[in-house]
Amino acid sequence: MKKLAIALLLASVTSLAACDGGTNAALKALDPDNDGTIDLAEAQAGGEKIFAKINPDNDGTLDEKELSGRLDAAGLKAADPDNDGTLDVKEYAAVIEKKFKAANPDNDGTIDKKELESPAGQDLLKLIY
Ligand SMILES: [Ca+2]
Ligand SMILES: [Ca+2]
Ligand SMILES: [Ca+2]
Repeated sequence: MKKLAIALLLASVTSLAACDGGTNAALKALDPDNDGTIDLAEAQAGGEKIFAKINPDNDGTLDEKELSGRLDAAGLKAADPDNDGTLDVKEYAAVIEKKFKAANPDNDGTIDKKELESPAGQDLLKLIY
Protein backbone atom coordinates (compact mmCIF):
# COMPACT_ATOMS: atom_id res chain seq x y z
CA MET A 1 0.00 0.00 0.00
CA LYS A 2 2.76 2.36 1.00
CA LYS A 3 4.66 1.52 -2.16
CA LEU A 4 1.61 2.34 -4.24
CA ALA A 5 1.24 5.69 -2.50
CA ILE A 6 4.86 6.53 -3.21
CA ALA A 7 4.50 5.47 -6.83
CA LEU A 8 1.41 7.65 -7.17
CA LEU A 9 3.17 10.55 -5.54
CA LEU A 10 6.16 10.16 -7.83
CA ALA A 11 3.90 9.99 -10.85
CA SER A 12 2.11 13.18 -9.87
CA VAL A 13 5.37 14.98 -9.13
CA THR A 14 6.74 13.90 -12.50
CA SER A 15 3.65 15.09 -14.36
CA LEU A 16 3.69 18.36 -12.45
CA ALA A 17 7.30 18.89 -13.40
CA ALA A 18 6.51 18.12 -17.03
CA CYS A 19 3.65 20.58 -16.96
CA ASP A 20 5.83 23.25 -15.40
CA GLY A 21 8.55 22.64 -17.95
CA GLY A 22 5.98 23.06 -20.69
CA THR A 23 4.86 26.40 -19.36
CA ASN A 24 8.43 27.55 -18.93
CA ALA A 25 9.30 26.56 -22.48
CA ALA A 26 6.17 28.26 -23.78
CA LEU A 27 6.89 31.43 -21.86
CA LYS A 28 10.43 31.49 -23.20
CA ALA A 29 9.28 30.94 -26.78
CA LEU A 30 6.55 33.57 -26.56
CA ASP A 31 8.62 36.22 -24.84
CA PRO A 32 11.17 37.56 -27.35
CA ASP A 33 11.84 40.71 -25.30
CA ASN A 34 12.61 38.38 -22.41
CA ASP A 35 10.89 40.39 -19.68
CA GLY A 36 9.32 37.25 -18.20
CA THR A 37 5.78 38.10 -19.29
CA ILE A 38 3.67 37.85 -22.41
CA ASP A 39 2.00 41.02 -23.64
CA LEU A 40 -0.83 41.04 -26.13
CA ALA A 41 1.49 41.73 -29.10
CA GLU A 42 3.61 38.71 -28.14
CA ALA A 43 0.47 36.59 -27.73
CA GLN A 44 -0.79 37.68 -31.16
CA ALA A 45 2.60 36.96 -32.74
CA GLY A 46 2.43 33.44 -31.27
CA GLY A 47 -1.13 33.12 -32.54
CA GLU A 48 -0.09 34.07 -36.06
CA LYS A 49 2.51 31.31 -36.05
CA ILE A 50 -0.01 28.75 -34.81
CA PHE A 51 -2.58 29.93 -37.34
CA ALA A 52 -0.12 29.30 -40.17
CA LYS A 53 0.99 26.01 -38.66
CA ILE A 54 -2.46 24.48 -38.20
CA ASN A 55 -3.79 25.72 -41.52
CA PRO A 56 -1.90 23.39 -43.85
CA ASP A 57 -4.44 23.77 -46.65
CA ASN A 58 -3.67 27.50 -46.50
CA ASP A 59 -7.24 28.54 -47.27
CA GLY A 60 -7.11 31.44 -44.82
CA THR A 61 -9.50 29.89 -42.33
CA LEU A 62 -9.38 27.30 -39.57
CA ASP A 63 -12.12 24.70 -39.40
CA GLU A 64 -13.13 22.61 -36.41
CA LYS A 65 -10.73 19.84 -37.38
CA GLU A 66 -7.77 22.17 -37.71
CA LEU A 67 -8.66 23.69 -34.33
CA SER A 68 -9.03 20.36 -32.55
CA GLY A 69 -7.24 20.29 -29.22
CA ARG A 70 -7.03 24.08 -29.22
CA LEU A 71 -10.62 25.23 -29.33
CA ASP A 72 -13.66 23.00 -28.80
CA ALA A 73 -16.90 23.26 -30.74
CA ALA A 74 -18.46 25.66 -28.22
CA GLY A 75 -15.33 27.80 -28.26
CA LEU A 76 -15.36 27.86 -32.06
CA LYS A 77 -19.00 28.91 -32.12
CA ALA A 78 -18.39 31.72 -29.64
CA ALA A 79 -15.40 32.93 -31.67
CA ASP A 80 -17.21 32.79 -35.00
CA PRO A 81 -19.54 35.80 -35.28
CA ASP A 82 -20.15 35.34 -39.02
CA ASN A 83 -21.15 31.79 -38.20
CA ASP A 84 -19.48 30.15 -41.20
CA GLY A 85 -18.02 27.37 -39.06
CA THR A 86 -14.43 28.53 -39.49
CA LEU A 87 -12.15 31.15 -38.01
CA ASP A 88 -10.31 33.58 -40.23
CA VAL A 89 -7.22 35.46 -39.05
CA LYS A 90 -9.30 38.32 -37.63
CA GLU A 91 -11.62 36.03 -35.71
CA TYR A 92 -8.63 34.07 -34.41
CA ALA A 93 -6.95 37.28 -33.22
CA ALA A 94 -10.19 38.35 -31.52
CA VAL A 95 -10.49 35.10 -29.60
CA ILE A 96 -6.85 35.41 -28.52
CA GLU A 97 -7.56 38.92 -27.25
CA LYS A 98 -10.59 37.67 -25.34
CA LYS A 99 -8.67 34.79 -23.77
CA PHE A 100 -5.75 37.09 -23.05
CA LYS A 101 -8.06 39.34 -21.02
CA ALA A 102 -9.52 36.35 -19.20
CA ALA A 103 -6.04 35.14 -18.29
CA ASN A 104 -4.99 38.56 -17.04
CA PRO A 105 -7.16 39.19 -13.97
CA ASP A 106 -4.83 41.86 -12.56
CA ASN A 107 -5.31 43.75 -15.82
CA ASP A 108 -1.69 44.91 -16.03
CA GLY A 109 -1.40 44.27 -19.77
CA THR A 110 0.81 41.21 -19.44
CA ILE A 111 0.52 37.53 -18.62
CA ASP A 112 3.09 36.50 -16.05
CA LYS A 113 4.10 32.91 -15.37
CA LYS A 114 1.52 32.44 -12.64
CA GLU A 115 -1.25 33.73 -14.86
CA LEU A 116 -0.04 31.51 -17.68
CA GLU A 117 -0.28 28.50 -15.37
CA SER A 118 -3.89 29.28 -14.43
CA PRO A 119 -6.68 27.44 -16.28
CA ALA A 120 -7.43 30.60 -18.29
CA GLY A 121 -3.75 30.95 -19.08
CA GLN A 122 -3.53 27.36 -20.29
CA ASP A 123 -6.60 28.00 -22.38
CA LEU A 124 -4.88 30.96 -24.01
CA LEU A 125 -1.67 29.00 -24.44
CA LYS A 126 -3.42 26.43 -26.62
CA LEU A 127 -4.11 29.14 -29.18
CA ILE A 128 -0.70 30.78 -29.22
CA TYR A 129 1.81 28.00 -28.67
CA1 LIG B 1 7.49 39.94 -23.02
CA1 LIG C 1 -15.93 32.75 -39.34
CA1 LIG D 1 -1.11 40.17 -15.54
